[in-house]
Amino acid sequence: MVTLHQKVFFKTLILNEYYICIQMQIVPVITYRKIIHIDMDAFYASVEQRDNPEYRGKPLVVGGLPQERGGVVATASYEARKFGIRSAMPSKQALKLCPHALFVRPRFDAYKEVSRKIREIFSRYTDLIEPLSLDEAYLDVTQDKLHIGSAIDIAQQIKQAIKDELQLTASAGVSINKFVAKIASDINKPDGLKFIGPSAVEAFMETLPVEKFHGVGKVTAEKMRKIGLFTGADLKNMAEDELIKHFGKVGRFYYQIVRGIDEREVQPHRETKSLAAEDTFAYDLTTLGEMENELDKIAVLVYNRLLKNNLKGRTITLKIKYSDFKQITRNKSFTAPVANLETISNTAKQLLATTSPEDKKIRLLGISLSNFGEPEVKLKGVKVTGQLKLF
Ligand code: TTP
Ligand code: MG
Ligand code: MG
Repeated sequence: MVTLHQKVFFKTLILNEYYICIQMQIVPVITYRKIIHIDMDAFYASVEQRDNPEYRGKPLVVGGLPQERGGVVATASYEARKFGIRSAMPSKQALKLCPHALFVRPRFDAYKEVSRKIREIFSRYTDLIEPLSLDEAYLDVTQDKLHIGSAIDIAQQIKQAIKDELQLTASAGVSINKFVAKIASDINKPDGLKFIGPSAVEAFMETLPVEKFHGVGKVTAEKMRKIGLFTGADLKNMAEDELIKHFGKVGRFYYQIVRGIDEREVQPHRETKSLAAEDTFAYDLTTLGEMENELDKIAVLVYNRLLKNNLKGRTITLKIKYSDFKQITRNKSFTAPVANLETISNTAKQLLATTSPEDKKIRLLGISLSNFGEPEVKLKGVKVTGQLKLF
């Protein structure tokens, strides 16, 4: 939120011992929010290396084991990433990339405990904390509880407290809005801190590749490249109605964000109501085989998001968009919460089978899980609306 305060300056002259007001100017003063995005480095793997000294300095993979069917990588230590191992990759493939990697199953209780502790550290500085997953959160420190004033100093202190108290490292992004802060936290990982100040935001957005924009997946990025949009600067050259014409509602978001405007507030009470993954295909799907294949891939994405957020859902929903843009959903609910890859993909396929799938061409498939019950962590927050200028 960029607000316009009006400051009135009086220029005075001393003339014959009288103060005479000779000029009055109204000067706009723009004030900015101070947003920090904190994200733990190689989170699950770092906790495992901390708690098991024998894993330190080694390529470590946390997730499903390579010998298990459908086992996927939740995360990999930075040592393992050198071999090309990444989150959501099948564990079998990870083993091929690095045959001497160590594989361990996740210990969610340990990660939840660390998550609780980092949130306690954040809460020393502000109540405006919006957790995005166990290992990351947005903080609005426009007005911090300790009156430190500098968002960069606060980010540094938080990183130091996490190091001293939890023997773990985090990376921080500091900027004037959520979008830029989140991208910034990734720039100097691990153990990084990146500040993108008010005057640098627009230039930063201009150099950003379109893939990095919120909501731009593989298909949209390809579509953008086809019409000559590669970076923020290209998006900035497009008129707002043109962007809306090409990309729908999100076109307006692109228009604003390339100008450094993201007014989304840090929302302390936001709960995850559903987790979804979907894919729009480059070509419409016509055979059951293709559709089932795609559902298997989408199921892995949803499954990963469940793991990441440590959630289990009781309802599985299948979304289908046909080539004529008509959309339908089908869902199934279970009595016990589900967080199992096979159940997710099999249920999605069963739901698909109920829709006479081969009668129409399909352009998009999606799977979501909902009905989570109690959220894992609740935070209380007080809305602060004041604004300060210094970072
Ligand atoms: P991330 O913050 O995305 O990744 P990370 O902390 O492992 O590594 P980075 O240093 O790049 O931030 O995710 C946090 C945790 O969530 C991660 O440690 C494991 C889990 N996770 C999954 O289970 N599946 C996934 O696909 C991803 C991306 C993360
Ligand atoms: Mg992380
Ligand atoms: Mg994260």
